[in-house]
Amino acid sequence: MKTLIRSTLVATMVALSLGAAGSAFALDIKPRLIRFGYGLNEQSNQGRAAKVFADEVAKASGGKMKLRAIGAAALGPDTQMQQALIGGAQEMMVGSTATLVGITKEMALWDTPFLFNNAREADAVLDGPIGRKVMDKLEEKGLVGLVYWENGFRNVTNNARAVTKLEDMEGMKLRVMQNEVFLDSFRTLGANAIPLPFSELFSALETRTVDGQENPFNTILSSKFYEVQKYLSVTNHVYSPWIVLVSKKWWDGLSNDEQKVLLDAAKVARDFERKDTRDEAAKALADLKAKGMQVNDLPAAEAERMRHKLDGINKSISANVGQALWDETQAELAALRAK
Ligand code: KDG
Repeated sequence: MKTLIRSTLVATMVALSLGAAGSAFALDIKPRLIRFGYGLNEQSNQGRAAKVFADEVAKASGGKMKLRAIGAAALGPDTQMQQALIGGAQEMMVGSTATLVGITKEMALWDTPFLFNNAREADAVLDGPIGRKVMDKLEEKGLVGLVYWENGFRNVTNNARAVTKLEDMEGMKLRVMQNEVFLDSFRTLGANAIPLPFSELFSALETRTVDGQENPFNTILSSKFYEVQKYLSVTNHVYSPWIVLVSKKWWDGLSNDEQKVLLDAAKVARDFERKDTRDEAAKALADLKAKGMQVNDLPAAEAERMRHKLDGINKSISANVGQALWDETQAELAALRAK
């Protein structure tokens, strides 16, 4: 009798642990572990949103899915994590769309100088059909894009001089993200553009390997660039999104319910991240001034000169991403601006 009870118990445990395909969650004893890599530190806007994302996943899955947020490029720079996702060695990450251009050329659309005038336009295009269309191009390369988060409008810092006019960029050794559009854009503006991974940026600034860099206020603050940079010139020369990515190899093995948990949690974290980033950015300028940075606004007329100087970049971007996508984006922006 005892044997019968024991074997029935074992059979029940095995059946429960296997779960039915497509069921909410396979009733495994241990939670499904997800490594979620990111490049900034835990105290940054990116790190805070990663924690919200992890909490949301645990809550929505009843503890059956555990997302481990691993920051400060501990799993490598964006490009290395992207390859790890494609190979299935890592499950998820959040990083720059700019570092994805080598994998999916359409991501270069988001590197277009002065593309968005404000966050309203950025949210509308990124969360709308055009943002989705660009994301869908990732799948054939082994990546799944869930949502866009906000890195923000980028501004120039350096140790040589305040950038008050186009000519001030001349000859400046400026670190840029590893991306042809950023390289071409800043070379066109006269800078000596030097591509480096984010994880090497602080030491490059500290050792004067480069004069300057460009990033949103939030990153300048959270990465303590104010310790090694004197001038901050508010140029708002491009809006940078981050993108939450999943390994397609891994994603395709999830149940529909598990996929829904991740997508819904990523959206909750996105909405938190955008508000948190904007709230922090609104205060960051005062904080950076208080920490000793010399801040100046690039005059509108000089921004206009930069835009015109970069017209040729737009032509190469439209050729790269496809004229139809470029035209659709311009039309969407014109419609938003007419409202
Ligand atoms: O992992 C760091 C990336 O998120 C990157 O986007 C940060 O803007 C960045 C930069 O300048 O590399």
